[in-house]
Amino acid sequence: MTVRTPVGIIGAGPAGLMLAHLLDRAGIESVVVEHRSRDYVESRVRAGVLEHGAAQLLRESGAGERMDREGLVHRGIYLQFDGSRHHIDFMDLTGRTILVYGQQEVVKDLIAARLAAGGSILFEAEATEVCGIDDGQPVIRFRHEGASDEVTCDFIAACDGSHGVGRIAMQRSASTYEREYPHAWLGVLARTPPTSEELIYAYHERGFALHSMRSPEVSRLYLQVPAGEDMGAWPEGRVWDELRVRLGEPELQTGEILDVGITPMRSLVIEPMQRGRLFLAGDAAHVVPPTGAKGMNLALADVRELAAALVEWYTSGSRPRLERYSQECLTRVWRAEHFSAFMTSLLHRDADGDPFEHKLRLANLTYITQSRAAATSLAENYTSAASGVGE
Ligand code: RFL
Ligand code: PHB
Repeated sequence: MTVRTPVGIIGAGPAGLMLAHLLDRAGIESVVVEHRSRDYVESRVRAGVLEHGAAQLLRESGAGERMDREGLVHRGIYLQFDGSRHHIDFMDLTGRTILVYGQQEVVKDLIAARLAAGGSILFEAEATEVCGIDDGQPVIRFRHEGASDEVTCDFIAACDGSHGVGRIAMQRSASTYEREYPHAWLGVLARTPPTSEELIYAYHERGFALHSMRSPEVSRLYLQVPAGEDMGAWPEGRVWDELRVRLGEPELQTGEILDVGITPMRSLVIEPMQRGRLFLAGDAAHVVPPTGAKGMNLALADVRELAAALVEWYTSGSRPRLERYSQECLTRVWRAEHFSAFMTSLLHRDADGDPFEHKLRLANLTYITQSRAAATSLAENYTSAASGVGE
């Protein structure tokens, strides 16, 4: 089978789905090829924080109705260290709030929008190769139900995450900047009411912990664990005990665990993010450690730019915006890379417990909570008040 479409999109994560949605709204057809099943992508538990600009993009594109009904508006976060908790008030410092709304809900809303618009998504179709990106006839080869098929298109958008085929095609001609961390996050989604109305980022001598949420009944909780840690080392009782201690929340109630897993942490950027008629977006082009809550927001910001550039091409035949795509994205990407690496080193305990680093970290945390300028810098970065989408 050969499918012909203007824009071939690999991946039905936030990046691929939002790109298809934005193109559709501009009257440009696309085909989305997704390796996994619909059920799998709709239940994959991941990010939870939408910046103002990302929320605005969903809203303006007509896919934000449920987000506005069910998302939780937060005006700041808590930083906790040395036994005390400090509120960083984003609203006061930047005039911005953030929205807590699960990535899987964003994915569900975008799939529903695509299907309602009569578009299709080829689920359980694994892209195996992209070709023709330099000579004008791009092709995505994929396997579906045991057969080999292809999508021929004008442009390929690789929105296929950090282990996709888009990056492989790009890597031959691009530079990769990468950092591995000695930490990982153990994440738990549990049916227990959040004990705090806002997120708590806790730096504790036993390691970092994060208290987040999905609804008034469901909490999302994370613990720093060593890179390569086995889930077997974390029976349920240990997870809850450790969360109570690190978060300073002795009242945290256990609840049915809906999802649990360990996620490695790394930073990565592919530069440039485009080659010929191939464009990378989202995690395919860059990965951040989750501490800054930036991954999904960057993915949405990339495709906002890519969609605008493609619309310009299809409506006026003008190419400059497409040519500037990578350059346009990378300034924002590197800002987020810096912030995510900064938050990670600020809040994670070193594997060897270096006492000097520990004291420096406490000094920096104290500074952020005592200086309005330092707190504003954190708030600006967290909310992307200076560089986000939807300005
Ligand atoms: P995705 O979501 O990984 O989607 C890529 C899609 O491509 C498919 N795919 C293929 N399809 C066809 N053929 C192939 N060969 C394919 N290879 C892959 C995959 O099945 C998948 O459906 O990438 P996208 O769209 O770029 O979105 C990026 C985000 O998912 C990611 O950055 C965030 O989840 C990161 N992240 C967070 N981001 C935030 O903005 N705020 C947060 O609070 C936040 N918290 C997190 C996070 C990520 C976490 N984990 C699990 C890594 C918390 C965690 C724990
Ligand atoms: C989440 O709610 O999953 C979440 C929140 C903040 C982060 C990372 C993940 O920094």
